[in-house]
Amino acid sequence: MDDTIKHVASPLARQTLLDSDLTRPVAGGRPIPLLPWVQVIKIGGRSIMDRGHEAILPIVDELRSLLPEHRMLILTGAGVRARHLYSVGLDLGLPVGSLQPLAASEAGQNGHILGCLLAPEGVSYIEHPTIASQLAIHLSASRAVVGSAFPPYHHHEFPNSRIPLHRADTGAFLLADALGAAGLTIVEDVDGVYTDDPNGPEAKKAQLLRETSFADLAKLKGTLPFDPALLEVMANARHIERVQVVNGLAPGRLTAALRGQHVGSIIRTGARPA
Ligand code: GWN
Ligand code: ATP
Repeated sequence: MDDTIKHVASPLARQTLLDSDLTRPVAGGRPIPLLPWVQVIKIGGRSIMDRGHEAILPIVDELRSLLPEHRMLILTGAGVRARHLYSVGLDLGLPVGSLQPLAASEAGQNGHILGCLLAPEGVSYIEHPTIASQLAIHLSASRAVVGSAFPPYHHHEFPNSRIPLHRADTGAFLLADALGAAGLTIVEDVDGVYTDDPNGPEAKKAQLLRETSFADLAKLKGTLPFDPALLEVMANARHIERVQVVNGLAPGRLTAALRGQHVGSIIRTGARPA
């Protein structure tokens, strides 16, 4: 009897996916950029949104004035409400997979606030599932949209730590890299990344790093103005070659960064030029 089973020719069908020598010829290529024209901007939750109108309204003015020049995916961090949630949740013994969505929802709330303020310009908050599957159509209808910077990991958050490891900065980078975006700008309340926390006990010796790399930052002993997990993700980036960190409390810095000027800090990632 003839063998009637259909064989589907597929280069990975007969291999383990664990042997990188075997998968490299098939999986080693650079992924295509999906939205190479979109600028991703992460607005700090604690550093900008929690400060209220004094910090938010000037940034909203800047974002508004950037609309004719750039198409933007504006993502917001979680801020102090998430920190309060962590402390209440940890006190009650909640696992990290329960804390992760609680904190994520605060990033979303900050996004809803920005969305309201930019509504007259046709900018809306769009939900995670919409970012996942309908971002292009929304950015065809509007010059910009707002979303939550947190990755929606929920119970899939890694249990390495009781505080979720993958927060807003990591989420914003993952999205920008997955989209093959034109750039990622992280908006903080300090001039960039310093050798030490410029608001911490070692503030006097803190020096601004105008240009640095994920590898150099990994060697720094102190804290950073973003999730440490971001450095790991930067190491394996496929598209985003540099991230710019700017001070959102200084008017014009975000605009200058999007115009390609060297303000704040530029962090080189592990992505190779195309
Ligand atoms: O709720 O502000 O999206 O865009 O990670 O999940 O915890 O959810 O669990 O589409 O799917 O709170 O409800 O909330 O912030 O994440 O959203 O208003 O299922 O538009 O319902 O992936 O916004 O929210 O918190 O982003 O970061 O309904 Mo919110 Mo967030 Mo809205 Mo979203 Mo999570 Mo949905 Mo979701 Mo949940
Ligand atoms: P989120 O969006 O997660 O709510 P955020 O990004 O708005 O948070 P923080 O996580 O507080 O804000 O990060 C900004 C702060 O990081 C700065 O105000 C600064 O004091 C602090 N910081 C710590 N280490 C450094 C460093 N090496 N260089 C610059 N700032 C640092």
